Amino acid sequence: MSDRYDQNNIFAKILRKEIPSTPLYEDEYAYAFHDLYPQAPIHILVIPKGAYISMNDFTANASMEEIAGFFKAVGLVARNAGLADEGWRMASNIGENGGQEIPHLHIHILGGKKLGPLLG
Ligand code: D5M
Repeated sequence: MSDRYDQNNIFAKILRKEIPSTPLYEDEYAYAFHDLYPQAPIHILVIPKGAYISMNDFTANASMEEIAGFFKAVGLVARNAGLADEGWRMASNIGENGGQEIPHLHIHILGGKKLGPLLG
């Protein structure tokens, strides 16, 4: 995967409202929406507003304010989805070996059932 951000990736288009998504939460740092192909009863994606490819790019280049704001939003979205008490999983695929398909950083929030082992 190139280390140059692709302004035409699907999540960039979702942020620009060029393609539709189901909005669940938005602030200056983050946008959350339903995953189109849910892998669990609750499957939400949270993406930073900034143009970051993955955790590599984000942790190297985002400001502390952006990083803190983004992860505060991830936790808030999970709580708002009612997952805090029953438990949930967050995951982020990074690059080719990590199985990342869309080159804009995204955190998967998964829950609503007892999830299987992370490494099956
Ligand atoms: O995960 C990419 C995720 O993005 C995957 O779970 C499907 C989801 N997806 C793909 N297109 C859309 C649209 N248009 N809306 C919502 N969700 C979408 P990865 O970690 O890159 O493999």
